[in-house]
Amino acid sequence: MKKRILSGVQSSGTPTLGNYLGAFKNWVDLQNEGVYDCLYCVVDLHAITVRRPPEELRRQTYEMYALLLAIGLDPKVNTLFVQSHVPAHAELSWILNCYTMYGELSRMTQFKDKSARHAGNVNAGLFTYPVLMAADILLYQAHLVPVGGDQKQHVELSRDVAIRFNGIYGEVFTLPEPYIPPVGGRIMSLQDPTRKMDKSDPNPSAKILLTESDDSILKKCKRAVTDSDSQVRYDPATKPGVSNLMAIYALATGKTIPEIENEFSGLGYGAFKPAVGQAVVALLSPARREYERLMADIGYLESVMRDGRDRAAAAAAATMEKVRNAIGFVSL
Ligand code: ATP
Ligand code: LTN
Repeated sequence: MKKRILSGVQSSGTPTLGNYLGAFKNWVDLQNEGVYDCLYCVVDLHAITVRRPPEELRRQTYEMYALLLAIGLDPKVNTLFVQSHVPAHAELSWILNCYTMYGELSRMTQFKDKSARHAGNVNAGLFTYPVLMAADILLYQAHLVPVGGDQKQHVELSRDVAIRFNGIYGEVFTLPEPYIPPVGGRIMSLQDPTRKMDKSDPNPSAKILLTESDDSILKKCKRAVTDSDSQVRYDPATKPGVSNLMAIYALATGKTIPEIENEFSGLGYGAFKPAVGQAVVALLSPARREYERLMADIGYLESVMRDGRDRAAAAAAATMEKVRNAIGFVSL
């Protein structure tokens, strides 16, 4: 049997270049390796930890799903689905809540960050968010979870919960491992290179969206915050802005960091920043055109969603049966 891969993305806004380079690009690469059984989901249950209008959530779920197809995920090869279409995620999440400790959840950095940012709505869902993520992963017996660096702690928690559960009941869950790219695991904000590029950042200049026009991408790269010494040299500690642009350029062109340092030696930021912009345009614009085509055909999107839901639900049912038997629920 092929090893399983599972990952997810929230339908909480238009995804950024950070989501693409940190996660989606690897989802496509792993699909293309052909040795894994891959499941990728749009996690709309996770998205409601922050209040948003119903119409917006619905639109963003279609958009995120269309974007996953547009960047090259093949719905025939992978299982591409929407989390709320498979109720077993919520069911397993409740169960795993009873095997996750308050102290463990209190240590999660994303909870600390998000509760500070949404101080008026620190709901229990924000706190138990990582348990739902553990349910997403363990439900499909995933071996590998391709995510950006910010999610490493959550994947490790999922693994700890699986170890605890298996320790009580026997080998019910596969133990998952995070898969984080060596470069690109943390793409930084273009305006504050000490913070990660976030799709929910209210400042549009800080992020490049996957649906952004070519012009706008070029402008944002030119205006990206860098230091004043003008040398294209990779040093995230003292030159975080230019190092971030170098990571982006490396991933977009396939060039190595020393090659890039060589290419721009003596040329300065005036030559480098427009080159980064062009590379990002070349990377993103084919996907944007495909995205626009797909969004005009909601009927097709829904038919692919249905197929993904059916395949995911069948895989989830097998795990849920094991879990129910292990715990001691009466089965009829
Ligand atoms: P939000 O701002 O709504 O919390 P987000 O931008 O963090 O969203 P998610 O939907 O939570 O995006 O994440 C989807 C995937 O993208 C995850 O694997 C996450 O680790 C990855 N990711 C998000 N931001 C970055 C980034 N700046 N660099 C690298 N990977 C990232
Ligand atoms: N928590 C993740 C999104 C997410 C996820 C998952 C990632 C939800 N379920 C399962 C990998 C596997 C985030 O905030 N980026």
